[in-house]
Amino acid sequence: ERDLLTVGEALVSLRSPGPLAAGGPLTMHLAGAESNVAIGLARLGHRAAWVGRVSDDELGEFVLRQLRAEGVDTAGVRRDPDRPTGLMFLERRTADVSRVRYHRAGSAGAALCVDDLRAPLAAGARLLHLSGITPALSDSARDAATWAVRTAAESGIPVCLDVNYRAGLWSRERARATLAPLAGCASVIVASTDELDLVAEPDADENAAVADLLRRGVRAVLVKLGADGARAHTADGVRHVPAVPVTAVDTVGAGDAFTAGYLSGYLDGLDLVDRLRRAVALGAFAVAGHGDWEGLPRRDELSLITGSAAG
Ligand code: KDG
Repeated sequence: ERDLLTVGEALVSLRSPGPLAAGGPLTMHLAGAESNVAIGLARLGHRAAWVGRVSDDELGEFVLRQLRAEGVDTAGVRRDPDRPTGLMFLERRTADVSRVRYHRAGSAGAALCVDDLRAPLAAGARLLHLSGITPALSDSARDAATWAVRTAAESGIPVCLDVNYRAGLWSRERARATLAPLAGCASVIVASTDELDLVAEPDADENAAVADLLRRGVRAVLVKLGADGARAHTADGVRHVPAVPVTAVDTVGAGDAFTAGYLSGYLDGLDLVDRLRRAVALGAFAVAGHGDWEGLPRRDELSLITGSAAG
């Protein structure tokens, strides 16, 4: 059986080492929150499948080749003959500040629909992962994400929902209207502190949001705190783990790495604190290297920056 099924849009990211307006070389990479999570799990030896739509051209082929090279199962992917792969430009504006610009409206990935997900979900998995990006892409993608979360929950497949709010895609009000009802079907919610009110009442603080989510059946609420580590709230209370101190060179993909680490720990049967330790360890690998996912560890590399704790 597959360990993880994740659903989303994979993008081609074009990275510029300086201001885009000044031109210069761009390098081509695979990006996308869900494909990052799938790669994070596959690198650790889990059987991860990614589903989404890709264009039926060179860029779609690039996305699939990258995923296959990382050992991600792409059997359920549909090639869309009419629509392009979404692009993301990432410019390094200063040493610390990067800026993202999307060219993804009308993309193949955004045309995701319920029919694309029926067979992949029927094939089963130990976990379903989704981010709040997918339902923001289009009406059909929102329906597909909602259908997948509800169907998985009804068939007893635990769902991990990473809020992943993207202000460039939708307003906080629209995000809340879609994500708050969905959150009640999830077993695990991943959020940063400023995203918690998107899955609860408007203006809810952390404790109020967590209380609401646990009451609605969520088993664990994971709050990412960046350089301060992470907190996990469950019915048994709250646990905190510090971050692994590393030199951060690129924070893009850190949240996806965190989620992959937590889910890997879950699949390995680790207890809550050890899952969190693996989550912050993967986050550390992500921020210590360039790229969304390129720096993520294989299992034998986990101890490289963490001692034995996360291994
Ligand atoms: O989490 C990293 C993502 O932001 C990136 O890979 C692109 O999925 C992406 C998005 O929509 O922002």
